[in-house]
Amino acid sequence: MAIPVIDFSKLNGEERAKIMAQIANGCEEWGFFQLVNHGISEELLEKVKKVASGCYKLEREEGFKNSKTVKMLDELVEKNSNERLENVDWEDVFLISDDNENEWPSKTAEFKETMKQYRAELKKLAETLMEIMDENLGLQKGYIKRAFNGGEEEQETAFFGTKVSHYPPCPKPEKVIGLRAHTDAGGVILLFQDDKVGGLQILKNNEWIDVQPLPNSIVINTGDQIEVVSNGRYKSVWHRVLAIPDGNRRSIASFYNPSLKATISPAPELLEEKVDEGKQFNQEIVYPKFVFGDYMSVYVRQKFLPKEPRFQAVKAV
Ligand SMILES: O=C(O)CCC(=O)C(=O)O
Ligand SMILES: [Fe+2]
Repeated sequence: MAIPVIDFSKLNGEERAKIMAQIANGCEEWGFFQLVNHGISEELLEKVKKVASGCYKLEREEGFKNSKTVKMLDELVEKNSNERLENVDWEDVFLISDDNENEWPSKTAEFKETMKQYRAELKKLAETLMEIMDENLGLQKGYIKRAFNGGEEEQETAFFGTKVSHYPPCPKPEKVIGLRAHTDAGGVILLFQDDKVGGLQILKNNEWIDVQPLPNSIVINTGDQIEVVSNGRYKSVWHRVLAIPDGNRRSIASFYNPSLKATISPAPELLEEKVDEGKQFNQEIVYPKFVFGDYMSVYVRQKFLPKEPRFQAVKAV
């Protein structure tokens, strides 16, 4: 089984309806799908790979090798213990955003300008995807973006972040995981994963299935806030990354999240009586209305736990 692969270049052609339906299906049935021919140039993507890998070698690898995680695994192996490492991830990761530009890696040639250009393109793609979701859900154009920007049309307060991750080769992949299973907190996530080194899996019908590497594709998934706005129609899906014995998985995840001040709730339009292609969706309100910053306070403590208690724990407004 493989997650859907969608040819995004056909969105504005004769096959628009078909592509829109494929994206609706990707959101409803999978929570994850891959875009090919998404309009981001191969040249830029090749540069992104180069600066991300170069940055790992030059600015990160040494730190990972001396990290607590590596030490803890060494100790387990030395003790010949049959335990696993819990509550840690075999991962090197840093976050870049407009807010921390002066802290971005600075020693790797062309890192900054390449990632700036990449982030600008991905942000546009995220906005296009949100409009597609608006249309597929029967919401007004711009609804999700407005909700994530605190209801403002012009002022952009939503958060667009990019996580640059590596999952270095792991000598004991049976003893530790690359990234523990979770659903993503925010809105739309756009992942540029390694061409060859897999490891990312999603939970579908109680089975973990691989997100197949497909060179230069962009993997899309939706987070908990899209689940709330869509009143459960687009569910955020559990995923994890396995540690791999050979190969250093590179993955660059960008996410369009609400502003911390934005109030998030199910879209009122989705609470009206409606039958869609024979499918009856839940019209009862099953999610609270809350401020996204309050949700994040709960999420940081409960990221790797079931998500439903998070919706119960967040302070409702
Ligand atoms: O690195 C990956 O492939 C997935 C990353 C991820 O799930 C996350 O950053 O939330
Ligand atoms: Fe994730």
